[in-house]
Amino acid sequence: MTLKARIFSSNSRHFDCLTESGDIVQATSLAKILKKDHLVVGDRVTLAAGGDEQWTIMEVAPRSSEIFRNIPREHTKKIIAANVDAVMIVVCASQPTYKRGLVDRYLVRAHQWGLPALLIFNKMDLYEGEFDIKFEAERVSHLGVTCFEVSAEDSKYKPRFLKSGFKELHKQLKNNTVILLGQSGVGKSRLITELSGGDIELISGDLGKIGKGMHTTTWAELVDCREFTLVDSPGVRSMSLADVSEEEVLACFPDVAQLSVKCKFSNCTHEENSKGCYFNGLKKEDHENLVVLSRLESYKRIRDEVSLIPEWER
Ligand SMILES: Nc1nc2c(ncn2[C@@H]2O[C@H](COP(=O)(O)OP(=O)(O)O)[C@@H](O)[C@H]2O)c(=O)[nH]1
Ligand SMILES: [Mg+2]
Ligand SMILES: [Zn+2]
Repeated sequence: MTLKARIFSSNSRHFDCLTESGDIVQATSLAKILKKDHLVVGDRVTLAAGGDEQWTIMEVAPRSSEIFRNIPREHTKKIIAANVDAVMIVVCASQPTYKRGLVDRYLVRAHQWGLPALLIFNKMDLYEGEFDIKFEAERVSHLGVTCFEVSAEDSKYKPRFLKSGFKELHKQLKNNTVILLGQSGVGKSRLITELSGGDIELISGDLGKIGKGMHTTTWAELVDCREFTLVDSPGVRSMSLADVSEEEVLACFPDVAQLSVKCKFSNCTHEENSKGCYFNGLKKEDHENLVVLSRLESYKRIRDEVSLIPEWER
Protein backbone atom coordinates (compact mmCIF):
# COMPACT_ATOMS: atom_id res chain seq x y z
CA MET A 1 0.00 0.00 0.00
CA THR A 2 1.26 3.49 -0.84
CA LEU A 3 0.23 6.97 0.29
CA LYS A 4 0.84 10.49 -0.95
CA ALA A 5 2.07 12.82 1.77
CA ARG A 6 4.03 15.98 2.48
CA ILE A 7 6.99 16.36 4.82
CA PHE A 8 6.05 18.68 7.68
CA SER A 9 9.09 18.32 9.90
CA SER A 10 12.31 16.42 9.91
CA ASN A 11 14.65 15.25 12.58
CA SER A 12 17.87 13.85 11.16
CA ARG A 13 16.53 10.88 9.20
CA HIS A 14 13.02 10.80 10.62
CA PHE A 15 10.21 12.64 8.93
CA ASP A 16 6.74 13.64 10.06
CA CYS A 17 4.51 13.56 7.02
CA LEU A 18 0.98 14.84 6.54
CA THR A 19 -1.02 12.43 4.40
CA GLU A 20 -3.69 13.46 1.94
CA SER A 21 -6.34 12.29 4.40
CA GLY A 22 -4.96 14.61 7.07
CA ASP A 23 -3.06 12.19 9.32
CA ILE A 24 0.48 12.73 10.52
CA VAL A 25 2.62 9.63 10.06
CA GLN A 26 6.28 8.93 10.78
CA ALA A 27 8.54 7.85 7.98
CA THR A 28 12.13 7.04 7.21
CA SER A 29 13.59 7.20 3.76
CA LEU A 30 15.18 4.86 1.26
CA ALA A 31 18.90 5.59 1.46
CA LYS A 32 19.19 6.40 -2.23
CA ILE A 33 16.56 9.15 -1.92
CA LEU A 34 18.26 10.71 1.09
CA LYS A 35 21.44 10.98 -0.90
CA LYS A 36 20.04 12.13 -4.18
CA ASP A 37 17.32 14.60 -3.27
CA HIS A 38 18.15 15.69 0.25
CA LEU A 39 14.61 15.69 1.63
CA VAL A 40 13.33 18.93 3.14
CA VAL A 41 10.07 20.15 4.65
CA GLY A 42 7.49 20.82 1.98
CA ASP A 43 8.59 17.93 -0.20
CA ARG A 44 5.77 15.85 -1.61
CA VAL A 45 6.51 12.18 -1.22
CA THR A 46 5.12 8.72 -1.84
CA LEU A 47 5.14 6.47 1.21
CA ALA A 48 5.03 2.68 1.39
CA ALA A 49 3.81 0.85 4.47
CA GLY A 50 6.55 -0.88 6.41
CA GLY A 51 4.58 -2.34 9.32
CA ASP A 52 4.60 -1.06 12.93
CA GLU A 53 3.09 2.20 11.72
CA GLN A 54 6.43 2.93 10.11
CA TRP A 55 6.41 4.26 6.60
CA THR A 56 9.15 4.48 4.05
CA ILE A 57 9.64 7.36 1.62
CA MET A 58 9.89 5.72 -1.81
CA GLU A 59 9.76 8.72 -4.09
CA VAL A 60 9.98 12.55 -4.09
CA ALA A 61 8.00 14.63 -6.56
CA PRO A 62 9.84 17.32 -8.55
CA ARG A 63 9.81 20.63 -6.65
CA SER A 64 7.95 23.71 -7.85
CA SER A 65 10.28 25.92 -5.80
CA GLU A 66 13.03 25.89 -3.21
CA ILE A 67 13.78 28.16 -0.26
CA PHE A 68 17.54 28.21 0.14
CA ARG A 69 20.67 29.99 1.17
CA ASN A 70 23.81 29.96 -0.91
CA ILE A 71 27.00 28.63 0.59
CA PRO A 72 29.45 30.46 -1.70
CA ARG A 73 32.48 28.89 0.00
CA GLU A 74 31.32 25.44 -1.03
CA HIS A 75 29.77 26.51 -4.35
CA THR A 76 26.53 25.01 -3.26
CA LYS A 77 23.29 25.94 -1.60
CA LYS A 78 21.50 24.76 1.48
CA ILE A 79 17.88 23.99 0.74
CA ILE A 80 15.56 24.81 3.61
CA ALA A 81 12.07 24.09 2.27
CA ALA A 82 10.36 23.06 -0.95
CA ASN A 83 7.16 23.75 -2.87
CA VAL A 84 6.48 27.18 -1.41
CA ASP A 85 4.04 29.37 -3.37
CA ALA A 86 4.73 32.86 -2.07
CA VAL A 87 6.74 35.05 0.26
CA MET A 88 4.64 36.94 2.78
CA ILE A 89 6.41 40.08 3.95
CA VAL A 90 4.99 41.72 7.06
CA VAL A 91 5.67 45.33 8.00
CA CYS A 92 3.68 47.56 10.34
CA ALA A 93 2.46 51.08 10.98
CA SER A 94 4.61 51.56 14.08
CA GLN A 95 6.75 49.73 16.61
CA PRO A 96 8.93 48.77 14.88
CA THR A 97 9.16 51.69 12.42
CA TYR A 98 8.49 50.94 8.76
CA LYS A 99 11.76 50.51 6.87
CA ARG A 100 11.61 50.65 3.10
CA GLY A 101 15.11 49.25 2.73
CA LEU A 102 14.12 46.17 4.63
CA VAL A 103 11.20 45.51 2.28
CA ASP A 104 13.60 45.69 -0.65
CA ARG A 105 15.89 43.23 1.10
CA TYR A 106 13.09 40.76 1.53
CA LEU A 107 12.17 41.27 -2.12
CA VAL A 108 15.71 40.23 -3.05
CA ARG A 109 15.02 36.91 -1.35
CA ALA A 110 11.65 36.49 -3.05
CA HIS A 111 13.29 37.14 -6.40
CA GLN A 112 16.17 34.79 -5.64
CA TRP A 113 13.73 32.01 -4.78
CA GLY A 114 11.60 32.80 -7.84
CA LEU A 115 8.50 33.46 -5.75
CA PRO A 116 5.78 36.11 -5.90
CA ALA A 117 5.61 38.38 -2.86
CA LEU A 118 2.75 39.68 -0.76
CA LEU A 119 3.40 42.81 1.29
CA ILE A 120 1.26 43.14 4.40
CA PHE A 121 0.95 46.46 6.19
CA ASN A 122 -0.11 45.42 9.69
CA LYS A 123 -1.18 47.37 12.79
CA MET A 124 -3.00 49.79 10.53
CA ASP A 125 -5.36 50.52 13.44
CA LEU A 126 -2.40 52.50 14.84
CA TYR A 127 -1.44 54.27 11.59
CA GLU A 128 -1.07 58.03 11.86
CA GLY A 129 0.59 58.85 8.57
CA GLU A 130 4.10 57.84 9.71
CA PHE A 131 4.88 57.05 6.07
CA ASP A 132 2.99 57.34 2.81
CA ILE A 133 1.46 53.88 2.57
CA LYS A 134 0.02 54.51 -0.89
CA PHE A 135 3.42 55.42 -2.26
CA GLU A 136 5.07 52.45 -0.56
CA ALA A 137 2.49 50.12 -2.08
CA GLU A 138 2.79 51.71 -5.48
CA ARG A 139 6.56 51.49 -5.58
CA VAL A 140 6.45 47.70 -5.28
CA SER A 141 3.27 47.03 -7.24
CA HIS A 142 5.11 47.40 -10.55
CA LEU A 143 7.26 44.48 -9.40
CA GLY A 144 4.12 42.36 -9.16
CA VAL A 145 3.88 42.60 -5.37
CA THR A 146 0.34 42.53 -3.98
CA CYS A 147 -0.22 44.76 -0.94
CA PHE A 148 -2.67 44.38 1.92
CA GLU A 149 -3.74 46.76 4.67
CA VAL A 150 -4.71 44.95 7.85
CA SER A 151 -4.90 44.91 11.61
CA ALA A 152 -4.13 41.58 13.20
CA GLU A 153 -5.95 42.79 16.30
CA ASP A 154 -9.13 43.32 14.34
CA SER A 155 -9.96 41.11 11.36
CA LYS A 156 -12.93 43.41 10.59
CA TYR A 157 -10.63 46.39 10.02
CA LYS A 158 -11.58 48.02 6.69
CA PRO A 159 -8.68 49.18 4.49
CA ARG A 160 -8.63 52.96 4.17
CA PHE A 161 -5.77 53.46 1.72
CA LEU A 162 -5.30 50.26 -0.27
CA LYS A 163 -7.76 48.10 -2.14
CA SER A 164 -7.12 44.86 -0.27
CA GLY A 165 -7.51 44.00 3.40
CA PHE A 166 -7.78 40.99 5.64
CA LYS A 167 -10.53 39.29 3.63
CA GLU A 168 -8.57 39.49 0.40
CA LEU A 169 -5.40 38.29 2.11
CA HIS A 170 -7.24 35.33 3.53
CA LYS A 171 -8.56 34.49 0.09
CA GLN A 172 -5.16 34.86 -1.52
CA LEU A 173 -3.58 32.44 0.94
CA LYS A 174 -6.11 29.70 0.41
CA ASN A 175 -4.48 26.34 -0.43
CA ASN A 176 -1.07 27.97 -0.66
CA THR A 177 2.17 27.42 1.19
CA VAL A 178 3.82 30.67 2.24
CA ILE A 179 6.94 31.74 4.05
CA LEU A 180 6.80 34.67 6.46
CA LEU A 181 9.45 37.36 6.50
CA GLY A 182 9.41 40.36 8.79
CA GLN A 183 11.10 41.97 11.74
CA SER A 184 10.40 40.93 15.26
CA GLY A 185 7.36 42.75 16.66
CA VAL A 186 5.54 43.53 13.41
CA GLY A 187 2.79 41.09 14.37
CA LYS A 188 3.60 37.92 12.45
CA SER A 189 2.46 35.59 15.23
CA ARG A 190 -0.68 37.58 15.89
CA LEU A 191 -1.51 37.68 12.20
CA ILE A 192 -1.13 33.92 11.76
CA THR A 193 -3.35 33.27 14.75
CA GLU A 194 -5.97 35.54 13.23
CA LEU A 195 -5.67 34.10 9.72
CA SER A 196 -5.89 30.53 10.94
CA GLY A 197 -9.14 31.13 12.78
CA GLY A 198 -7.62 31.46 16.21
CA ASP A 199 -6.08 28.13 16.99
CA ILE A 200 -2.55 28.37 15.65
CA GLU A 201 0.16 29.77 17.86
CA LEU A 202 3.57 30.25 16.30
CA ILE A 203 5.93 28.66 18.76
CA SER A 204 9.13 29.68 17.04
CA GLY A 205 9.21 33.12 18.63
CA ASP A 206 12.27 34.72 17.21
CA LEU A 207 14.84 32.02 17.45
CA GLY A 208 16.62 33.61 14.52
CA LYS A 209 18.08 36.12 16.93
CA ILE A 210 19.96 33.56 18.97
CA GLY A 211 22.78 32.98 16.58
CA LYS A 212 23.97 32.95 13.03
CA GLY A 213 24.93 29.28 13.08
CA MET A 214 23.95 26.82 10.40
CA HIS A 215 21.47 25.16 12.67
CA THR A 216 19.36 28.22 13.34
CA THR A 217 19.47 29.42 9.76
CA THR A 218 18.16 26.17 8.33
CA TRP A 219 15.68 25.10 10.94
CA ALA A 220 12.22 24.87 9.41
CA GLU A 221 8.91 23.15 9.77
CA LEU A 222 5.52 23.44 8.17
CA VAL A 223 2.54 24.62 10.16
CA ASP A 224 -0.94 23.59 9.08
CA CYS A 225 -3.05 26.75 9.37
CA ARG A 226 -6.19 25.02 8.10
CA GLU A 227 -6.71 26.80 4.81
CA PHE A 228 -3.08 27.45 4.10
CA THR A 229 0.33 26.15 5.11
CA LEU A 230 3.10 28.16 6.63
CA VAL A 231 6.84 27.55 6.52
CA ASP A 232 8.07 28.44 9.97
CA SER A 233 11.77 29.17 9.73
CA PRO A 234 12.94 32.05 11.90
CA GLY A 235 16.47 31.83 10.50
CA VAL A 236 15.53 32.91 6.99
CA ARG A 237 14.15 36.14 8.42
CA SER A 238 17.71 37.19 9.06
CA MET A 239 18.51 40.35 7.15
CA SER A 240 22.01 39.37 6.14
CA LEU A 241 22.50 39.02 2.42
CA ALA A 242 26.06 37.78 2.86
CA ASP A 243 25.34 34.75 0.71
CA VAL A 244 24.28 36.80 -2.32
CA SER A 245 26.86 37.88 -4.90
CA GLU A 246 27.05 41.41 -6.35
CA GLU A 247 25.80 40.17 -9.73
CA GLU A 248 22.91 38.42 -8.06
CA VAL A 249 21.92 41.61 -6.26
CA LEU A 250 21.48 43.41 -9.57
CA ALA A 251 19.51 40.50 -11.02
CA CYS A 252 17.24 40.71 -7.98
CA PHE A 253 16.46 44.35 -8.83
CA PRO A 254 15.07 43.74 -12.33
CA ASP A 255 13.63 47.26 -12.49
CA VAL A 256 17.02 48.85 -11.76
CA ALA A 257 18.83 46.37 -14.01
CA GLN A 258 16.54 47.18 -16.91
CA LEU A 259 17.15 50.93 -16.64
CA SER A 260 20.86 50.72 -15.97
CA VAL A 261 21.47 49.62 -19.57
CA LYS A 262 20.65 53.24 -20.42
CA CYS A 263 23.77 54.43 -18.63
CA LYS A 264 26.54 55.42 -21.04
CA PHE A 265 29.06 52.98 -19.59
CA SER A 266 28.20 49.39 -18.90
CA ASN A 267 30.24 49.41 -15.69
CA CYS A 268 28.47 52.53 -14.37
CA THR A 269 28.21 52.55 -10.58
CA HIS A 270 25.39 55.15 -10.61
CA GLU A 271 27.09 57.51 -8.17
CA GLU A 272 26.39 61.24 -8.21
CA ASN A 273 29.61 61.87 -10.11
CA SER A 274 29.22 58.96 -12.55
CA LYS A 275 29.51 60.26 -16.10
CA GLY A 276 26.61 59.48 -18.40
CA CYS A 277 24.59 57.86 -15.65
CA TYR A 278 20.96 57.56 -16.69
CA PHE A 279 19.70 57.91 -13.13
CA ASN A 280 21.51 61.20 -12.57
CA GLY A 281 19.47 62.72 -15.37
CA LEU A 282 16.15 61.92 -13.72
CA LYS A 283 14.27 64.87 -12.22
CA LYS A 284 13.58 64.24 -8.57
CA GLU A 285 10.35 66.25 -8.80
CA ASP A 286 8.66 63.65 -10.98
CA HIS A 287 6.59 61.21 -9.01
CA GLU A 288 7.47 58.32 -11.28
CA ASN A 289 11.17 58.97 -10.82
CA LEU A 290 10.83 58.87 -7.05
CA VAL A 291 9.97 55.19 -7.27
CA VAL A 292 12.93 54.41 -9.51
CA LEU A 293 15.36 56.46 -7.45
CA SER A 294 14.24 54.92 -4.19
CA ARG A 295 14.74 51.46 -5.64
CA LEU A 296 18.15 52.50 -6.94
CA GLU A 297 19.06 53.67 -3.45
CA SER A 298 18.16 50.31 -1.93
CA TYR A 299 20.04 48.50 -4.67
CA LYS A 300 23.19 50.56 -4.12
CA ARG A 301 23.08 50.10 -0.37
CA ILE A 302 22.82 46.33 -0.66
CA ARG A 303 25.38 46.16 -3.47
CA ASP A 304 27.90 48.16 -1.44
CA GLU A 305 27.27 46.13 1.67
CA VAL A 306 27.65 42.83 -0.18
CA SER A 307 30.83 43.96 -1.93
CA LEU A 308 32.45 44.71 1.43
CA ILE A 309 31.93 41.22 2.82
CA PRO A 310 35.21 39.31 2.60
CA GLU A 311 35.16 35.98 0.81
CA TRP A 312 35.90 33.98 3.95
CA GLU A 313 32.87 35.39 5.70
CA ARG A 314 30.41 34.19 3.09
N1 LIG B 1 -2.55 47.53 17.78
C1 LIG B 1 -2.10 46.45 17.18
N2 LIG B 1 -1.19 45.67 17.80
C2 LIG B 1 -0.73 44.55 17.17
C3 LIG B 1 -1.19 44.19 15.89
N3 LIG B 1 -0.56 43.06 15.51
C4 LIG B 1 0.25 42.72 16.53
N4 LIG B 1 0.15 43.61 17.53
C5 LIG B 1 0.91 43.60 18.80
O1 LIG B 1 2.29 43.73 18.50
C6 LIG B 1 3.10 42.95 19.36
C7 LIG B 1 4.00 42.01 18.56
O2 LIG B 1 3.20 41.05 17.89
P1 LIG B 1 3.75 39.60 17.50
O3 LIG B 1 2.68 38.88 16.81
O4 LIG B 1 4.35 38.91 18.69
O5 LIG B 1 4.94 40.00 16.51
P2 LIG B 1 6.05 39.05 15.82
O6 LIG B 1 7.29 39.26 16.62
O7 LIG B 1 6.21 39.56 14.43
O8 LIG B 1 5.55 37.65 15.86
C8 LIG B 1 2.12 42.20 20.26
O9 LIG B 1 2.03 42.90 21.48
C9 LIG B 1 0.81 42.26 19.50
O10 LIG B 1 -0.31 42.19 20.35
C10 LIG B 1 -2.16 45.05 15.24
O11 LIG B 1 -2.60 44.84 14.11
N5 LIG B 1 -2.56 46.16 15.94
MG1 LIG C 1 6.45 35.99 16.76
ZN1 LIG D 1 24.43 54.70 -13.99
